[in-house]
Amino acid sequence: MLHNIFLFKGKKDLEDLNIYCYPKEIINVNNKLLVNNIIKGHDQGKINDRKESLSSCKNLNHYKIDKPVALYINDYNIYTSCIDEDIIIGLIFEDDDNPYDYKEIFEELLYELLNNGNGYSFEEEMEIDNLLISMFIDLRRYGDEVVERTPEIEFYYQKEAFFKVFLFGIDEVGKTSFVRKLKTGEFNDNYFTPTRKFNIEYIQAEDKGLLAVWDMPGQKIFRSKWLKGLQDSNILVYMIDIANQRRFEESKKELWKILNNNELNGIPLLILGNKSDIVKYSDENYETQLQNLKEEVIDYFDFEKVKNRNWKFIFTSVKTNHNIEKTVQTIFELL
Ligand SMILES: Nc1nc2c(ncn2[C@@H]2O[C@H](COP(=O)(O)OP(=O)(O)OP(=O)(O)O)[C@@H](O)[C@H]2O)c(=O)[nH]1
Ligand SMILES: [Mg+2]
Repeated sequence: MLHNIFLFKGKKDLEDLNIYCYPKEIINVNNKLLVNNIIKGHDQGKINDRKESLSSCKNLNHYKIDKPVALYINDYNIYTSCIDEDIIIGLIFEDDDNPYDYKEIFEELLYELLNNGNGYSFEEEMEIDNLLISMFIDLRRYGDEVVERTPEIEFYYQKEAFFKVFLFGIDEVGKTSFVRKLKTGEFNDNYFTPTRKFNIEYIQAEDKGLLAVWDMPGQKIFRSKWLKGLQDSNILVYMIDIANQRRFEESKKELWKILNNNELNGIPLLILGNKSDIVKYSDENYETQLQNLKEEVIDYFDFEKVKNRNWKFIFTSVKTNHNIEKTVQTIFELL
């Protein structure tokens, strides 16, 4: 499984080298030895290979993209390609992965993104970030769907389903806490680390199948990235902080932006009203109050207007474990 992507910009002048990584900052400019070894390794591999580049540089608008080279440096299983002799893009795989399984998709993606898109300049950090995210998502999905499904286990996979769960919602509603709860059973009240990049966790739901939960960053500046992560989702899970009604309007707007995206017609939607533990109830008629609150929320968010898909709303509390198991069950019911 691919676990990181990096990009070195400015290979011609190492004093001026910039490094970008996704999702983890595992290499930085201070790692001079590693950086040098990767660059040298790539150049050496290229000479040994004596292969032509994928697209030769006849057209000025086209990047020259080298065939990828497999390297093993400092315990990293790396696959690098070079663009216009100056930029190195590297994939870091787990030890027992075979980078050559990814040869075609890696080449295709570079070609598609750089030479078939709307032009690429490598000038802005945001642009480079987006390139790395796009590649990471596509390669990861390819890994999940093609590489990991060797013929012997294909049958097993058909029985043991694999689903992509797209978990989104504005910041601080509890998405990452929920995923961590599913994964480890733990909850930490003092956890205040906003998600910055896509957090992908695999959760085995007993006999029902494997869920790949894509936990999106919810802060405003990251919301434009949701669309990049959405593709091929089997279910949308939208989380709301039920105790913070001041942000309902903002949350409603963000949800509907995604629901109005036609590509997603038919994909079921589960809405989680999280942090139910903070909602204040009077002692009597707890059930009725909960039911009333549910109706208010459904009304406020216009869930009744959700068309072309099945949807459900449930209250959860990651903190007290309220309905966490039920959430997983409901995901499978809706799928
Ligand atoms: N009381 C209570 N607090 C919760 C619950 N779930 C999460 N929290 C707290 O809410 C805060 C935000 O949680 P996160 O899981 O980081 O929120 P997030 O939605 O992933 O936020 P972004 O990554 O920025 O989008 C943390 O302090 C959690 O401890 C809950 O069910 N009840
Ligand atoms: Mg988060």
